[in-house]
Amino acid sequence: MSDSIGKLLQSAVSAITDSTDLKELENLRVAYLGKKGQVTALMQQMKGLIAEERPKFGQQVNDIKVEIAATLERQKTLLAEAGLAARIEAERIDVSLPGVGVDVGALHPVTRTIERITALFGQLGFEVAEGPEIESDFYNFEALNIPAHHPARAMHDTFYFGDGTLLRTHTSSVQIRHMQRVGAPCRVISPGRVYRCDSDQTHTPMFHQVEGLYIDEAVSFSDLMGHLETFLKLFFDQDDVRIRFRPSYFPFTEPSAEVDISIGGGDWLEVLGSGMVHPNVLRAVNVDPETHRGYAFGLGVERLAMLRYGVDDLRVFFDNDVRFLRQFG
Ligand code: 2NM
Repeated sequence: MSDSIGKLLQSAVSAITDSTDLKELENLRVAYLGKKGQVTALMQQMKGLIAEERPKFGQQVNDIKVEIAATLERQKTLLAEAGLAARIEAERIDVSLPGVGVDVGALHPVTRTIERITALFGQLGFEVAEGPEIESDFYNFEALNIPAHHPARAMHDTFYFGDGTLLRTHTSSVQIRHMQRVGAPCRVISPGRVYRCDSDQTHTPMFHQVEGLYIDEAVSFSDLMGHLETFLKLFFDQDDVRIRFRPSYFPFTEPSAEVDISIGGGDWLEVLGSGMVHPNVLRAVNVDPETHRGYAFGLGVERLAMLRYGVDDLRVFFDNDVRFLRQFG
């Protein structure tokens, strides 16, 4: 083989085997075997040779052309395999890794309790009303027959803003607004936040209440007793619930009674306050106490939630420790 042919083969083979990607390889194919490539150019040198030398020269050029083509083909296969191997390596997933979980949210036990209470009273025909948490003296006290020097109005019970407004201490204020708006008859419950200046194991400065009100021409104390008994049995989801009405006093009801329950023969526990709406309250909202009467009640949501879920410290409802909250999925 002539020197120049041998050198060309050598340089071609080493360039091809050094190439690292398919594009570079294609450029090399064009550079050696293309129409204007180096091997093609050698072929054209044949014309200048004497007749006896042509066959040998032609044979040698053809041999290296075949060899270069074969080298290109091998390198192409090699690069394709390396590319695939690299891709597999890059895309490898470790199927033994733990999965990425999604935390599922849940309603707060206080929210769940409010929803349970409103659903049960909904079945008894009660609608839901809401109102402002910042109230006036009129809606929180005056209209509820709570006189000017009543202890409930004292600074140590009520949060005052100093401009005549205050944080409502009960949601009865919502019922006053409701009676003013729709008049009688009405059947309404008002769930919501209330505020009292009080804090210990059984009191937080903010808690939730549901108050109920039923006004019509002939609502009686026995309606109150029957409805509350039905509600409490459904709420605690068992028949073994005993209910006791104990005489009490509230400025906005007369007569008034506190309601105790005993579940499964357990101790008596106070769960709510109730009574027949005081005539002064009806007058304050322009309902005639001669033609209409009504019952009302108020209950603490956290207190009912504690009894239903067996929680003994009210404050855990407001710590928002997820380990506690998770138990109410
Ligand atoms: C209670 C106990 C007794 C009550 C009264 C009223 C209203 F607005 F009709 F006068 N709403 N809720 C009431 C009655 C609340 O809570 C212990």
